[in-house]
Amino acid sequence: MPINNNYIADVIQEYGDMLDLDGANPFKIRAYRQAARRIRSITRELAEMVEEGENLQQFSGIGEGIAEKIVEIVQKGKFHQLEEIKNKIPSGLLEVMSLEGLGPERVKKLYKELDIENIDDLERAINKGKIRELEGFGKKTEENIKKSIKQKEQQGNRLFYNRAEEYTQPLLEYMRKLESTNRLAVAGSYRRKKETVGDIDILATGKDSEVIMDHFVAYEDVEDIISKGDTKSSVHLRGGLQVDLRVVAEESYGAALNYFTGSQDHNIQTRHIAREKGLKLNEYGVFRESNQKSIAGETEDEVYQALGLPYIVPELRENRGEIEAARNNNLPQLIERKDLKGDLQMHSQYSDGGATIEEMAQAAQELGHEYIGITDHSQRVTIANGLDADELAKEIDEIDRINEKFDDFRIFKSVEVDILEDGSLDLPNSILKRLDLRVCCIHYKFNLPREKQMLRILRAMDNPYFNIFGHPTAREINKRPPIDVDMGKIMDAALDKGVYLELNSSPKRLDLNDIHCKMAKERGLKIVISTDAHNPSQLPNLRYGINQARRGWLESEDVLNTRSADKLLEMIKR
Ligand code: DGT
Ligand code: CA
Ligand code: CA
Ligand code: ZN
Repeated sequence: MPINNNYIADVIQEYGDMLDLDGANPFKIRAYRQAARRIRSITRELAEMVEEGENLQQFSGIGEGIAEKIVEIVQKGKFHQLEEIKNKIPSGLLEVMSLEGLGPERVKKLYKELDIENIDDLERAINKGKIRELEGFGKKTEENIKKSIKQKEQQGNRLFYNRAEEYTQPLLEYMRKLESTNRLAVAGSYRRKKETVGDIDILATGKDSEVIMDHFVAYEDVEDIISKGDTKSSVHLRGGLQVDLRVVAEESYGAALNYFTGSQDHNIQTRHIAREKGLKLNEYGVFRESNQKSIAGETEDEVYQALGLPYIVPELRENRGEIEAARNNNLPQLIERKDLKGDLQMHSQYSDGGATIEEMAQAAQELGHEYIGITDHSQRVTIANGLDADELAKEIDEIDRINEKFDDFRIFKSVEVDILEDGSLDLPNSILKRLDLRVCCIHYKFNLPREKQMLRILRAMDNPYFNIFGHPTAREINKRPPIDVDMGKIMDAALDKGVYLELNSSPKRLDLNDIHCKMAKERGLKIVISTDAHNPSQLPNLRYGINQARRGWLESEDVLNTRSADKLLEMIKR
């Protein structure tokens, strides 16, 4: 049943983007984009509703035309109008449009005037100095496009972790249905909870590897079979994700799981330790060099034990000091989802959220939160319907009224206020001071040179109402590079001024990243883990932040919102 709402939304959105490139009616384009957003927030599976013959037009934003297309997507994975428009417009243009700073207007111009159909064409044109000559582009734009191409190349074609999860979980369920599989696990970057994954590595043990492989390649979501053998098969799933399945012997399961979980750098270190001890470590087990006798292999625990190490959780296996910490019995007690007591960034209908404050509060309580911060956007962010001081004042009053109804839950009055180019905040202190806390963020002028960007941020932090620096590098994975800053200096300043940094849990941001989290921890700077949810269905996204926090070595005490509401307010006060 793998056609889920996100898949449907992707296809609808792709169509909207194609319409845009085709110069279609703007209302039509907007309808598809809005429908895509709407579909992502629907909590019931549309595919199931289609199978049960339910009416999809019960959802606002989904009219007859889009409902018909959804039915076709559920049945065939695509719909014919999309195929038709794809014959007309080079699909490489979508990739060009995904580059930062290139909207449909500019992409159309590149296509019409320079015959640019894909990123390769674009790169060639840049190298010939052709882009800067185009009206409305210029040298600086050419420079920026070049940067985003480079960024895209470095990242390659990697899938967001949450999307990988949506493909992998149903596949695992399907594999478990087979009698002859015994053990089954995902290894690789997926098991290490990396923010993006290149491919999925599955391990299995069982009676008959041929039967297991047959079952695997027969999965309904398999688009093509790359290779099929006794011990290893590889396929592409619909949408392009590669999955490798390896069937290994029971007595090698732990060693194989360890080897294929990686990371490669971690493996190099563990093999080195094995050699020092006169052992050999590989995907089949741990062996004594002297007589080749196996001393471990069935479980990961015994593999680490044979190396004289405690078990190291997959999130830490990046060769960033975990081996040394393990040797010294000094591994961190990593934070878990249940340690978090609340969520300090989310939006309501006051700006660009999809739900009311009360709906967000209700959903948060159901997740067991003790508090939330409502952080609607400030006026500068016009596309997100940002609030001016008067509108924010109204929201403050409403939150006061809602809070009266709660005994053991609390909504913090907050805001996501823009840090303007000169380092001032986008709302006057006279209104900021009425809030419990403030999240300050950058949404414009990402490309300032380092010195100016640093001045902007440090100056903003001087404002006594600056409490949390939200999504501090402003990167968007696979899309926008981080702003150019000296993160060490920002962290030192934050410590000095009593400011906290956010780990934004949106799967597309995960900002701060794992390395930054570790940097903060080493300085004693506490982190806030927030969702930035725009509707109730995104509130569980905290777990993606937890994944990243664990990769960044954070323990419960390193994170501010593991504290009670009162304690948190006390700590946030400057
Ligand atoms: P990905 O797929 O790019 O997100 O990253 P991984 O870590 O899943 O890498 P992948 O799929 O190429 O290989 C899975 C694991 O297998 C990797 O983390 C470590 C192990 N491995 C693969 N190739 C090698 C190798 O040449 N040497 C060593 N030491 N380990 C390897
Ligand atoms: Ca992999
Ligand atoms: Ca692989
Ligand atoms: Zn934001």
